[in-house]
Formats: sequence, structure tokens, C-alpha cells
Amino acid sequence: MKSKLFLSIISLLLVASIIGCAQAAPASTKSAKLVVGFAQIGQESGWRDAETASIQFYAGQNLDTIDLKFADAQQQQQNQIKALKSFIEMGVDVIGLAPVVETGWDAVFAEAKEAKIPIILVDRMAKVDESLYATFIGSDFILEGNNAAIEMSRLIGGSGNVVELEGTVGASAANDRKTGFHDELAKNHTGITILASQTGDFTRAKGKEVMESFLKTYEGQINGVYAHNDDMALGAIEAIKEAGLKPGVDIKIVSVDGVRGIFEAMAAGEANVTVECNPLLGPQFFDAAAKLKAGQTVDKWIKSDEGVYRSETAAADLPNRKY
Ligand code: GZL
Repeated sequence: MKSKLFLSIISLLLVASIIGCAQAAPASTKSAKLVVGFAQIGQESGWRDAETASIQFYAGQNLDTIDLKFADAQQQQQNQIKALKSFIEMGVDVIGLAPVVETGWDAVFAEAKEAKIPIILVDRMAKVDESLYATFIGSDFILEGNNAAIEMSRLIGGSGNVVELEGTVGASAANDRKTGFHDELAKNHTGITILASQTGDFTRAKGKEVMESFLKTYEGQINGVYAHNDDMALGAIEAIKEAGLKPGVDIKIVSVDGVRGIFEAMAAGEANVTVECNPLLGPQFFDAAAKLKAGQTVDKWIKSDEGVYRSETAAADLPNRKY
């Protein structure tokens, strides 16, 4: 009799312990995912597409630990602000934003701060108090402009006329690439005149359109084109060819980004220099987001290391390019 009682007590204890573990299981296996809201500018350039791919690929490779909410704003600031408000509503852990323009962010950034959601600025700056964002992951656009001016001066022998295709009006990348280029010329290359500067909105189509008008207005006077991104330079190359001139020879081409298309143009002798600007920011972005979620601080500016690439090595460089 005793043995039966003993066995039934043991089996009851065994069942209770299994139920106990099962109840404990959900808590111990619940994975606290990193929930990130990213408000992307749009799809205006090959560079932008490469950045989006880098972010989405990284999240896709880490589905067990990352939940990415991705919004494409079609280059409209109000769409980015709407996306940020919805991320705040959702209570995401971290917000990522590539601000299409520098200004107009104070109110929604203050809402995110109120909600204790850190903001990571990616590839473009916002003109707000430093306390309203956690970090900026991106390039030194002024240095990019400086390097473009040095390369342009080398290409046209320190004197001549250039035209400038500017990026999106109000974008930090456009403002600072302009400042860097103009300052370097004014300081060290006074023989070079900028005949005209006009926005091509970082797109190939607009870059071509503006270059067509420059070629008409300044026929025979243009020695070089400085484009704030490669996509506008590729548009300008089309316009120069349609005008019966040789891009890269009759008119030197200097731009920024380092996308595959410009390496192909340089290898074909139709462009001369690209100043690299790294779009593959996914890993750095999610690394910073995870640190912020864990309550760690990150550097206020996580800078990309970049190079300057010239036509002489473009064919050899092409196979190694990652975007
Ligand atoms: C630079 C980025 C710029 C690229 C363009 O960080 O903001 O925006 O240079 C893109 O190609 O449109």
C-alpha cells in the first residue's frame, strides 16, 4: 500500500514540476526583439537604393532578433514626419531617419524624446539641438566637397570654368558638398570660376535636364562639371554626348558617391573622378540601435571611411565595388 502511495506522490510531484517548467518556458524563451522604425527618403539614386538594400538585408538576416518597420517617404518631408509619428505611436525601441532636408524636425524629434525613443540620423544631418538625436551615422560632406575641388583643379590645370549640379535643395549633403567645393576653390584654386550652380535633386533625369541648359547658356565655355552625386553626373554625361562633345575629355566630370555606374563611365573614359560616400550603413545602424536599446551611449558622429577614385584605376576597381 505504502509503495502505491509513494509512487502516486512522486508522479504528482513530477507532473507539477513539468507544468511549472512549461509555465516558466514562455518567459525564458520570449525573445525581446529590437524593434526599429526607419523612415527612408525614397529611391532617388542608385546610392539610396544601395543604402536601403543594406538596411533591409541586415534586418532580413536577423529576423529572430530584429523587427524592422520600413517607410519610404518618396522624398517628401511630411511623409517622413508622418512615419516618425507612427513609429512613436507603435512604441518602437529606436527610430532611424535619413532626413531629406536639414530643417523642420524640432517638433517631431521632441515627441520622440518625450516618448524616450532615441533617434539615429543616417546619411544626412538635421539642424536640431544635439540633445534631440542619439548619433549621426554618415560622411563628412564638406571634406567630400574639398576633395572634389582638388580633383577638379588637377583635371583642368588649376584654371577654367566649371558648372555645378547641386543635390536636393536644403539637404545637408548638398549644402555641405557645395560649401566644401566653393571654400576649397576660393582658398587654393582662384583660377577656377563657377559659372553656374543649380539643383538636379540628386536624380539622373534632372541632372541631364540642367546640364542641357548649361550647355546652351555657356556653349564652348565649360571645362568641368561638379555633380553632388554620381546619378546627376551620369545624366550630365548623356547631355554632353547629345551635344556632340566628349564627356571626360572635352568636359571633365567630378562627382560624389562611388556607385557602379560611375565606375563604368570612368572605365569608358566618360568620367574622371568619384569621391566615395559609403551607403552600406546597415550593420553600423543596427549595431548603434542595439547599443541604444541596451542603454549604452554611442559616439555622436559615427563617420564613414571613404576614398577618392579616378578613371585610371576604374576598370581594376570595378570587380571590388560592393554597390
Ligand atoms: C549622402 C546621401 C546622398 C547621396 C545621393 O549621404 O544623402 O543622397 O550622395 C543620395 O546619391 O540621393
